Amino acid sequence: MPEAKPLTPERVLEAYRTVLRARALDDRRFVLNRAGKLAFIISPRGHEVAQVAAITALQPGRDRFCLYYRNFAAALACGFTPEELMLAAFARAADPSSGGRQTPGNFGSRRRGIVIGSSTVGPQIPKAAGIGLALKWKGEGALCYVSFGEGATSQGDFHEGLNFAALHRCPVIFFCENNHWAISVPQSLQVAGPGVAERAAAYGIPGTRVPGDDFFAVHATVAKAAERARSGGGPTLIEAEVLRLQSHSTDDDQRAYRDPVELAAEALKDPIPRLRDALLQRGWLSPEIDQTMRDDVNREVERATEVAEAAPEPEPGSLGHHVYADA
Ligand SMILES: Cc1ncc(C[n+]2csc(CCOP(=O)(O)OP(=O)(O)O)c2C)c(N)n1
Repeated sequence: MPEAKPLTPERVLEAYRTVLRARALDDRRFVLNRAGKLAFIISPRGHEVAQVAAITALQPGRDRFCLYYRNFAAALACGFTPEELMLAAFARAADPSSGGRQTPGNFGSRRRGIVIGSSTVGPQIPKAAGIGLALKWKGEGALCYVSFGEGATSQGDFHEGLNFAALHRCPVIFFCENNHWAISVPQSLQVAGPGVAERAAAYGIPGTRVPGDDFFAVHATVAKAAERARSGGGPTLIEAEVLRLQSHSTDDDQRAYRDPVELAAEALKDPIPRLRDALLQRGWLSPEIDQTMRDDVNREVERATEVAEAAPEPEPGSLGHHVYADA
């Protein structure tokens, strides 16, 4: 079984670049949305560090991934390029997930083991349990990673998926990105009990809560869960506490239902400057390298936008592909 790759400074800097890439792409998507060029965006803002830290502890190309609509940074960490994600945002024919026929947050790539999601909340969870069972039978030492918000844990799918995976000791990592809001519904009206991690005990599996702005803590937690899964120990439930620094989507305005004082306080806790400071403190990053990375990433986003905007739209005749069988 190939060993997990050690977390070298080079790998952490590559992860940091992915985080910066996700943020720069998101910034550009908002401008394009305001300009009327992109219809609908779901932002990862506040979740990026947790998503990239988690995927960095796994093995894209070997493991399977059931992502959810907010996993823009996770998709980049799994190998999606900025251009591919922009092609999806512009709903172009060359979008690798769906040929421009799905919500841009539904990521799919057979080559990378990313199983396409749907816009329903939670159905990826039992699916991941089933994929986990298949991987166990195949005996490849691969695992299935599935992510979702805390709101999704109030759906039956969450409980069915956890019970099944726990019962059959499936190699699955259940990764909850808890931003404390399910659109306009706060956690207190959505999740009974103290939180999500505690629920693992009911299924007889480990459950851990981890600060989602701490790259190293999230990475270590996911790496431990991966080791357990690969060695036949079964699933783990991880709850990463993150911030939702944007509204649920561009069709929502959280200022209508969230306290402005709380929003201002959260904006100051943006996880990206925190990661940057941690890297500067370790001497792995300098302000100059940081600036060079940001310039590089901005150029990539510029290029990705130009290519995607100029790319052809899907043929009208492809509307029913993958929806109805060709007769
Ligand atoms: C079965 C189902 N019910 C309702 C919705 C509408 N909906 C879309 S996202 C969402 C909130 C999900 O919140 P959470 O799981 O916490 O994830 P977050 O968006 O906060 O990351 C809801 C209710 C849906 N897509 N599917």
